[in-house]
Formats: sequence, structure tokens, C-alpha cells
Amino acid sequence: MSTRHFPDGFLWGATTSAYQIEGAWNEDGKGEGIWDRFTHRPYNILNGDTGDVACDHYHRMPQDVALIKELGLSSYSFSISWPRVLPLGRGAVNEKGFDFYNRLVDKLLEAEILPVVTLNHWDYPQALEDAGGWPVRDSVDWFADYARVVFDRLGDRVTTWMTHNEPWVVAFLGYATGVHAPGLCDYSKAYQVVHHLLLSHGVTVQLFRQGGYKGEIGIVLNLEGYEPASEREADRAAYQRVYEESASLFLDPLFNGHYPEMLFDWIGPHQPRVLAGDLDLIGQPIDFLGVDYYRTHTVSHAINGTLLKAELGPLPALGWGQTEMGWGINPPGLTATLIDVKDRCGDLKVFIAENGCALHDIPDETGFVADRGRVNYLSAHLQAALEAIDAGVNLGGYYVWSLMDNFEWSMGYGPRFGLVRVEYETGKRIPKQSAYWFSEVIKHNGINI
Ligand code: IFM
Repeated sequence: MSTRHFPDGFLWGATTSAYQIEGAWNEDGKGEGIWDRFTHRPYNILNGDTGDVACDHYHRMPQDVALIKELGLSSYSFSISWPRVLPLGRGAVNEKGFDFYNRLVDKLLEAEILPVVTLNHWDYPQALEDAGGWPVRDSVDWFADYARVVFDRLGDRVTTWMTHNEPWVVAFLGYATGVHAPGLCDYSKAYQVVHHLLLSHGVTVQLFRQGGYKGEIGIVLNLEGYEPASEREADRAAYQRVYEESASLFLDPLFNGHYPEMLFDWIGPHQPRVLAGDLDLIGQPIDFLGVDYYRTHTVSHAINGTLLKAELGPLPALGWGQTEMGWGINPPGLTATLIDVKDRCGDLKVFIAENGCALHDIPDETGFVADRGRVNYLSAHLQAALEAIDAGVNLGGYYVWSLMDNFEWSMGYGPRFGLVRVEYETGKRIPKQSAYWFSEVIKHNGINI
């Protein structure tokens, strides 16, 4: 066995998001978010779970930072709850909300952990949703104004910023299939949301540069692997539509100044309204791209496959199976995805901003989980990352989803993605075997092969 090392300065981290871990949904002046409203309505979430308490991170933050330090992570990626700092989404600032994030950032820096901050990981203020939400063009200015407030408060200490996390999910699960908040089913709105998310990203990057804030800024896309289910022309065409909607719909405007034509022909009247100059704004140069990769799918043509007439299935790589959520584990898919990004975006720095799996964790009587399956998953994806580096991908870091078990959106607290087990009844944190394994990887800046 030999150790293969990652480049010097490689960042090793874990990611969380505000709604999924913080709890304290209505404390200290926080406003209502769309996820508060959505989870409080019956039947939206499995078992009626909500993020009201979640991992209670809002109250346990100092211990959580101590845990991150103990595990040896060099970086921690978290998101700001927009309604916690601007309860109505715009206007009055909730100072107590910022007190929390100020303390979090200070504690991380004291512990020599690089904070990476995402502005939008989905918990949008309900007041803005009531005013039209992402489908209306004003949402671009609302986001940029919010971003400016956050840069002004935290920008003296935070130097790595992500505008949006997984805009595909925000747009399509929130506005087309209705599985996520705000629960709407309207493809025209969903495509308009994509455009406004991208535009608000571009406007924010521009204001970040013009405001002279120090540091780097980028966006995080969920880029999954896809392969046609067969050589049939119909399956290949369905694959092309799905690939364009999940990758090109974002990469083309961000890096090449246009939207994908074939996809736009297909969606016809659902195309968003794009005004002169919008694509220039969206294409502002960024410092890095965050890639969230979990799985690979087959794509087949399906007559009842909603707008794209496509159906997805899990595609595990040879020798691999599916996660608890039925996701096809496919480490080579990560290499292929990163190389595809390089082919499309050039030498831009890339972070694996999320990678991980939900498995059937079985705790022993002390609560310890010997999650060998997760170790195998993470280890294989790190090998895949090394292969991408060998192929010339400028990879700057790797972040596990997630630091700890948390609220998995419409699936509630069933799926557990954490390196650290959370006993929700007591809030107790118990590092799993994968957490100790990851600490060793970080210590050696490499993996044993
Ligand atoms: O939990 C989510 C996260 O919020 C965004 N990326 C995928 C994770 C697992 O589904």
C-alpha cells in the first residue's frame, strides 16, 4: 500500500447549511423562511419533520467548532440564513442574527479553520416569496442588497464566498416539481428562476469586485453524472436534454455567454425572459467553481417524463451499489465530471464543495457508528479526485457533505450523511469511524491506495 498525496495547500473541509443544522427557527428576531412555511404545512416532509430544532447548532455552535478543530479540518463551509439576518429579506438588519455569524467566524478563525460562506443555500425569506420571489426580476436586486449587507459585516474576516448553492435544485425542485419550498409546479417560473439566480450571482460578483472586498468568490453547481440508458436514438436525445438542463444551462451562461440552444428549442414557451446585457453580467469572471457530485444516472426517454420526457435511473459503477436514498455510487463519474468542467471552463480553480452519502448507519450501544461503507465511498471519490488532478484539473479542495447528520429536506431526518452522528433526542454528537478516517487523510494530505 502506498500513500498518494494531494497538492500542497489543498483544503480539507466539511459542509453544512443553515436550515439543515441551525434550528432556532423563530429565535432572536429571525424572520420566517420559505422552508419554515413549507415544513409547517402537512404532508410536505416525510414524517412531518421540520428544521425548527434540527441539530440545534445555533445553541451548540462553540462545541461544534471545537469538534471541527478536533477532527483537524482546515476549512468549514456553512451558509447564512438570509431571514435570520434580514427578517423581511430586505430593510432592517437583525443584529442578533449577525452576532451569531460573527461569533461563528471568530471561533473558526481562532481555531485556524478557514470559513467558506454560502449566501444562498435555499432558506429564502418568506416575505420576499410573498412579494413574488425568485420568479420576479426584483429578486436580483434583493439578493445583491442582501449580499452587500453580509459582505459589509463579515467581509473583513471571510475571504471565500459562494453566491448560490445548487441553483438547479432551487429552481426545479422548488418551482417545477414542487418537492421543495416554496412547492410550486410551473416550468416557466422555474426557468425564470434559473435566469434570476444566475443574474443575481453575476450582479453580486460585480459588486464584490467594485466594493473592493478582499478574497475570492464563486458559485456551486450540482453536477451529476449522466449516461444514455441505451444506444437508442430516443435515449441519447433524452440524455442530451437532461445533460443540458443540469450542466449546460449553468455552464454556458457562466462561461460562454449564451444559454443552450437545443434545450431552449425543446422547452419553447418556458424560456426565460433575458434582457440585453444580462448574459454579460452573468459571465463576470469568478475565482473558482464549486462542484457538488454524489452519483451517476442512466437517462431514458419516457413519454410521461415531465417537460424533458426523460426518466433517470441509478447507474452504479462496476462493483458498487446504491446509497440508502437509491443513488448510484459511481466514483469514476466524479473524474469524468471534473474533466468535463475543465474542458468547458478551462483552468479555473475547482472545489469539490460537497460529496458524501447517506447509508444505513447502525450505532452500537454507545452510539458509535462503524461506517465502513462511508469510508469506502469517500476513499474511492478521493481516488477519483486524484485521477482528475492527474488529468490536469485545478482542484483546490474537497468538502464532505456533511459535517454532521442533519435535516435532509423533503426526506426529513431519515437519511444520515454526517461524519458525525447526531442523536436528535439529546443533540449529542458522536464522531463516526469515517470522521476518524478523514482526520487521518487530512493529517497525511493523502490517501492509502
Ligand atoms: O443535503 C443536501 C444539500 O443541502 C445540498 N446538496 C445535496 C445534499 C444531499 O442531498
